[in-house]
Amino acid sequence: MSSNFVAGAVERRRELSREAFVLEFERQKPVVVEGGGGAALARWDAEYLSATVGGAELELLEGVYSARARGEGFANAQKRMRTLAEYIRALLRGESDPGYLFNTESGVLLTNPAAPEFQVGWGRALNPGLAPLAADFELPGFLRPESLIYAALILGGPAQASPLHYDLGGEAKALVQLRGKKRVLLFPPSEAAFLSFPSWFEEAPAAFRVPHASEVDLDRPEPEPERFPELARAECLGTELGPGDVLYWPSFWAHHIRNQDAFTLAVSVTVEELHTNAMQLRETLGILSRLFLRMAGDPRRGFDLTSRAGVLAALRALESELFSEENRKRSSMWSWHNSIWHG
Ligand SMILES: O=C(O)CCC(=O)C(=O)O
Ligand SMILES: [Fe+2]
Repeated sequence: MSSNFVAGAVERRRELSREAFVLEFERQKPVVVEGGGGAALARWDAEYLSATVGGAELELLEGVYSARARGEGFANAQKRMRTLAEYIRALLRGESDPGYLFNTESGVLLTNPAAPEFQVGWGRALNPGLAPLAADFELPGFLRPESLIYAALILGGPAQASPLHYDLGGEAKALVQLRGKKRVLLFPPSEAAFLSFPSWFEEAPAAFRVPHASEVDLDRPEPEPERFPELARAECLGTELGPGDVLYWPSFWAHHIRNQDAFTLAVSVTVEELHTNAMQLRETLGILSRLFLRMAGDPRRGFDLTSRAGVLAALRALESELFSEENRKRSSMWSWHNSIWHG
């Protein structure tokens, strides 16, 4: 895994109160808090999981979350149903591509019944086969329980890594490491311009090419400098997680995470932290549309807005404008609004 971009280490704390979290980290920067995991840390090994929830049905993606799969252009991507006990056996046998228990709704073990608004998408329902695990799991103490959207198991071996991506629902994460180690790179939103995320406005995106998963493969020691020349400008924070570590990162921090061990288990806790409402979205729509109309109407740019291809090209231009040298460091709505409205 390339570490050329690591400008510093994620801060580590032995303990972190809710107050200190809000003051120093929430919506600002990642932190690792030690001593988490509670009863799950004590209990959840291969045997215990197989015995208590081994019958849980999982939907796993094979041929996607590994360097080899990427090299093959995802030619062998397929969904596979397996029980958790079968999957654990495959991992421990060292099967070459057993899939990754990650990014599947079937890994959800906890949702938030007290928050009807979060009950969409993966927040809607847990996998009933995993429900007994909820009793062993406690939320990290620095989070507000009301902000929980869902918690999901992430389990894999050293062949599995989650490629560089950001979590696109505006949610923040706490990753509770329970078994094995993970190596993590975290890039702040200001670096997104250098990370080669596919556009939202491609004509016909290829399979597994999505706007929130970067094209670069950070598992390579030198990630293709000719193809991704901007990548050398990116800076990130790095850390290694071991059992009991809880890693928090704010919304829209891109992450690349590689498992180190045969049985690497974590719980990914998704939390709401970017509140919004129809007025804020209306304001954003207004600001972006104004910028769009200004750019699209500029005859020097020559967009043909009568064709779908022309509209997509104009939208792609708008998208890159958001990451201009000037814009990419902005983090205040006030500054965005005024620079576009009055700019
Ligand atoms: O642990 C991993 O491999 C990926 C975790 C992740 O991307 C997430 O929880 O959002
Ligand atoms: Fe993620």
